Amino acid sequence: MNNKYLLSKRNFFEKNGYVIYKNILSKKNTSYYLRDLKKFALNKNEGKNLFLQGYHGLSKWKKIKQIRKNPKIKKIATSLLGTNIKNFGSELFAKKGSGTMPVPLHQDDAYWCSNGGRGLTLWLALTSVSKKNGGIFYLQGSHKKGLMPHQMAKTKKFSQTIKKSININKYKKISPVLNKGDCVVHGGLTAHGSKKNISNKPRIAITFRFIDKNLTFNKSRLKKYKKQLKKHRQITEAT
Ligand SMILES: O=C(O)CCC(=O)C(=O)O
Repeated sequence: MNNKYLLSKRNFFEKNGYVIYKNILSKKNTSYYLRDLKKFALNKNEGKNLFLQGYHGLSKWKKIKQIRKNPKIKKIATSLLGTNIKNFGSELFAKKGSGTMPVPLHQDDAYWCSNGGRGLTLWLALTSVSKKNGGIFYLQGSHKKGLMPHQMAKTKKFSQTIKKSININKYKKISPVLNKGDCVVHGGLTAHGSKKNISNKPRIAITFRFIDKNLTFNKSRLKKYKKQLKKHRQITEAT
């Protein structure tokens, strides 16, 4: 990953709000981590199936720290955000197979409640990813709009979605095709989501979030969000 390559990727990211990097992990290492993640899921989750949609507690998986140290991941994050960055957590996003749920259209900062959304999510594919198996999609250039109004979503694990009244038709929808070990990065203000998995192939990704160390958070937004989250849990846990 030389400077010229990283700069061209940064230019693409700034213009479009997302960018793809190929071969972050080798296929062999990716398969190894996926096997280990499956073992972790079986042991740690008291019978619940982590691969049905998502799991926010991925920092409990030992290997996540190891992967985060990968020099390519560090280089990507610093080339896009600068060197003044910090770890902002990791998640598992999975769709086990046919019929697994969509993720509603949202901007991550609707969850983060920061001032300005200066952060990114590196979404690392542990399986191959396409539109058919519920791959992530982006509204190209939507990050330039700033934070759009959100409303409560009805999907389990995802409490926020962009308000239905917002006109999103002017944005082109991009669905990256990825091989296992590739990644796609999006910013805190890039609108994205994913559809149902309509194939019989699993779609599994893990994320690495980074934010600018000086990023501040909006207390009143956080308070409102937490209130909505509580209500969301009551509704979705009951369904
Ligand atoms: O993997 C997905 O379907 C959604 C991922 C997502 O929303 C995210 O990484 O912020």
